[in-house]
Amino acid sequence: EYDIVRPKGKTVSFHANPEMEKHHFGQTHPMKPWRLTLTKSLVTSYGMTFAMDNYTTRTATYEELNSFHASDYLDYLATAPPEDQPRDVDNPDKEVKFNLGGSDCPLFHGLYDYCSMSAGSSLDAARKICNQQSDIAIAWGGGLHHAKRSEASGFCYINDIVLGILQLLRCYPRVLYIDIDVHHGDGVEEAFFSTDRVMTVSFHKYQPEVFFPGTGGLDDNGPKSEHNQGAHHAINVPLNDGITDEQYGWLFESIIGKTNESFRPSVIALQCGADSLAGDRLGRFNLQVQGHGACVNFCKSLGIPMVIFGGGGYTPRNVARAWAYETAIAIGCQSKIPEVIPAHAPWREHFIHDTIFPTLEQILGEPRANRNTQKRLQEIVMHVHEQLRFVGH
Ligand code: TV7
Ligand code: CA
Ligand code: ZN
Repeated sequence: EYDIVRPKGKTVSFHANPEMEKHHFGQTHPMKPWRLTLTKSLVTSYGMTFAMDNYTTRTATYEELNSFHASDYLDYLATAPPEDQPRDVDNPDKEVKFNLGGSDCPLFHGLYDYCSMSAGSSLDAARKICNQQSDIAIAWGGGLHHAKRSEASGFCYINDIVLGILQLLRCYPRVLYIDIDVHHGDGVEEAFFSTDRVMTVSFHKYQPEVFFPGTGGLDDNGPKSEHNQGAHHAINVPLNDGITDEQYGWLFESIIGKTNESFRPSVIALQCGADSLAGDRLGRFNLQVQGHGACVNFCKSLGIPMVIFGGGGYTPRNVARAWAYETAIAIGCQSKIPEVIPAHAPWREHFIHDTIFPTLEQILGEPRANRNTQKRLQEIVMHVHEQLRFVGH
């Protein structure tokens, strides 16, 4: 019966909580949770909700957050007074210890709720994949890859990806984590550094001392000791400013294709940070919606169940275009959506003079000078293929 409803198609589920989008990091802070509202509004306006299972996600419980994060950190996160309240005289050094309250990770109103909603949607998505009720589960409110066990970092407080992968590991032997955010996925890499059940692959701008977080060099491949199971199970693809769709697509397919053959993952966790797009407020690359989306399409073509997370993305109209386009790829309707924004879309003013799914000649933002030579990219692929000789199941 279900085959009649979904002929040959993949089951896609979409996990979101509209309450999450109401939180504010602060006026000038680059992270704007309402980019999720913009994304959802486009997805709805294109009629995509009819082709997916849609869930309003619950908030993750303390116990769930505690499966990765330390109790003293969570306790402080739950009770820390917001910035505009009197400072906590009993705990003068906790903010420093947990990296909370600086400009990157401010203590805003409703912070703990925001974090548990993000984690809740990622956990729900991972569980749908575990139960085999979805082939692709999407959680755009997740993807906060920098958070550590006892420390906030780079706009991230709770590492919903680590929580999601821990859930996947209960039902699947091997998880391939792929991270196309312009920043290094350091928190996820660190969490699974010593296991061979999770392979992490991050593509990012790499320029230590200048670009956050400064880790993720080509030679960072996991523990150096061969006795450690995690050896060779971290892959890093350090890039320079201005990489193009064509170069990125070639790199992505050479690296992920080969990783898939060697590691043979049972499930993929894909972080789709949209700050790798051209014209991003913090990013440095020249990727277009098509090039970013091609990564999602390639992963889908491997025919392995997949959880898709959001992540960075600081030019909200571009984030919404990319994530709506990638939702269409998951469903398999990307060629059927018209190029203009539906007239009835709320927020349409954000895209005025702009077609949403760009015609091929449309460019997001001013292109940057491309500092990636073909020779260097070939060296990177060679290095990765050498690492993969040590990986096999
Ligand atoms: C996943 N870059 C997160 C990416 C996290 C990047 C950083 C800012 C930034 C913060 C602001 C702000 C900013 C214009 C940009 C060393 C510092 C330099 C703060 C000014 N404007 C993700 C984190 C990165 C906050 N942090 O991967 C409030 O840029 O480089 C740094 C650290 C110290 C703190 N200062 C920046 O995409 C979600 N922060 C304006 C207002
Ligand atoms: Ca990355
Ligand atoms: Zn980022």
